[in-house]
Amino acid sequence: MRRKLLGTIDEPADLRRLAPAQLPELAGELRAFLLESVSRTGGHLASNLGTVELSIALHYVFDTPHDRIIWDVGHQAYAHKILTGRRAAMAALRKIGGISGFPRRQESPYDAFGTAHASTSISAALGMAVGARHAGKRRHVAAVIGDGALSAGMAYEAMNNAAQAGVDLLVILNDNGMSISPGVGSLHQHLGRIAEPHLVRGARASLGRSIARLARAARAEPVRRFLERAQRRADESSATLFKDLGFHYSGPVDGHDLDALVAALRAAGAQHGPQLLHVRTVKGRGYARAEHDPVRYHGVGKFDPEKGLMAASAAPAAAAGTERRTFTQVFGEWLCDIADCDERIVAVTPAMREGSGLVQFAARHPERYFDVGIAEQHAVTFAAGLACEGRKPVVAIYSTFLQRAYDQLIHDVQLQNLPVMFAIDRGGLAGADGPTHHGAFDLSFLRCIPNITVMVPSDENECRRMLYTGIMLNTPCAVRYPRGNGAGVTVERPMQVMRVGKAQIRRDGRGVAILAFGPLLHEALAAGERLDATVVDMRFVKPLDENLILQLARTHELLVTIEDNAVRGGAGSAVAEVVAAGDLAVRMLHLGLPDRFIDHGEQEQLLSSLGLHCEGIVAAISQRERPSALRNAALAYLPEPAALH
Ligand SMILES: Cc1ncc(C[n+]2csc(CCOP(=O)(O)OP(=O)(O)O)c2C)c(N)n1
Repeated sequence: MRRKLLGTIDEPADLRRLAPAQLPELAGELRAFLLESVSRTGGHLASNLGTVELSIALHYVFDTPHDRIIWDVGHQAYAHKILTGRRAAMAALRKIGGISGFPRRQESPYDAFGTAHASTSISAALGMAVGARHAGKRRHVAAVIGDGALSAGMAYEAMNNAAQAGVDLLVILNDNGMSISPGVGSLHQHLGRIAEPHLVRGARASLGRSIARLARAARAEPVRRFLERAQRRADESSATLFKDLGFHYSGPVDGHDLDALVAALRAAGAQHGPQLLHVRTVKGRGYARAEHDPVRYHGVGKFDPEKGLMAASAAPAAAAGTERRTFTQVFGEWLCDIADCDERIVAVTPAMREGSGLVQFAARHPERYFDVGIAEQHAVTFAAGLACEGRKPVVAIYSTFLQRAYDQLIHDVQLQNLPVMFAIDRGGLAGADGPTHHGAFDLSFLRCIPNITVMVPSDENECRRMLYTGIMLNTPCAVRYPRGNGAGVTVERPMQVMRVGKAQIRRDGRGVAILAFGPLLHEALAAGERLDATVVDMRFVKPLDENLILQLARTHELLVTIEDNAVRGGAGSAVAEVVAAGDLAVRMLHLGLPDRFIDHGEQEQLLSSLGLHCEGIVAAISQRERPSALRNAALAYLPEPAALH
């Protein structure tokens, strides 16, 4: 691959030594590198192909890392990583020990702010701009935010605050018309109107370009100022939303035209006060398959760029029947089935149609499907409102993004005891996306709220039964399941209600009882075989099967709890509370996620590195049981101490 220019760029200072005319060539090399690199590692592709020129222009114009660039979500920051000394490190992107798929302050001084959850960039940038002023430092601060991320309330909270803060702040709106799925809502339409290739707008755009060119060429200061003012008026008249929020709007600029981008960034950087530069880009730019189908190419596994991604029908585990299905698929199928039986069922997603398994439901019941944009707080309260009118809302949401809507969960749903169901996907370790995406805390933060029923299926069939049980409850409930395949059990089509709060003994043993919450049951069962331990599928985190816990505490010497949630405050802590309340003295061991953020990597690798696999469980129990014997035992594995409590 040709890397004549890219090979010379080890930091942005190298980039700034290039002539403007060389930048398009660099962009070509960078795009080719990106495609090849992501096709080898997997990761976010389409968004990154769209920000190649913008990344180059930003580092060309601004004095990074002194000047700050904050990438919203940060899934589109690969070109930025490559230009800031991490070209070689891209080979280990998102792997254990490798670089993160998102900006991280610990990873590079060029990563001004850690991101991955959407819509934080303007707040962070404003904080930096105000903080720098307080510290007496002069620097440019730029937030790059996509039109999808701009759908979240937090972005407006920040903009609302920006004008009165009285600092220089640049917001770059990277508008490609897409979130992961196509953009939704009035804002999406507003942006579309601004960039509409309408006759009048077309004429204004070309006039605008001529004015900009003249302005650049004009030497006489008064002429220059007059022309700039004229251009500003033309721009502002079409973007009233941003103007009314106190921003000076400029654009739209072609985000793949390096000359235009560099000029626009220089102009915006020279202005005072809050600036919004509207940049139009094409998601997947330069790779026809991704341009054509940016939804599929948003996030990819390894693939051959010559052949593209496998056709959906050829993908493994996609079909029904006995093949292994993901929990997400089980949820999506169940939702369609239950919606066929009950017309009150409605589904709400905060911009995660594909990831949450809602594609089929959205096509089958468009009038009962609500993609509310990246707006988790709104999604939850909107669902509460739907429930007030007798609908049966199912909020399909990733565990990590539900964190955003915690007050809405408590204040709007649980306190009013409204029958909203939460289908919580990506509970536990999410894998390559890392600590920002692990669902490590949901059991802790859910179980302390009154009124909610919290279920953790250990396999696909239990998942379907729990979803059905939850929807029949008519009170708030959550079914929480992990990313990826279930255990491979057959999913029974007829729907059955489970007894709420009833656990199931899966293996009778002696001495040790392992109480498993969720899919780690299967590792617990394997460990139970090795140790002749009792193994229980706890099924419910709330309400707990208290009678069974007390009975096990009386008949066993050691109770071991295991969960893919933080040990602190998790399901195991709930078991300990029951034992304490029962005034029983039984030894306990809590296995789960340790009290630190878990890095990115393959799900399986991460779980075993934390001792949450059969060997780890056996080792942890043996260590607790017979500490001296352990020193001599030929145990292959010792979990890290942090996982044990
Ligand atoms: C709070 C939150 N909700 C959902 C997501 C999942 N997510 C990641 S990227 C993305 C789409 C972002 O769209 P946009 O900002 O327009 O960027 P693009 O991919 O189009 O470049 C979504 C919904 C997230 N990262 N954070």
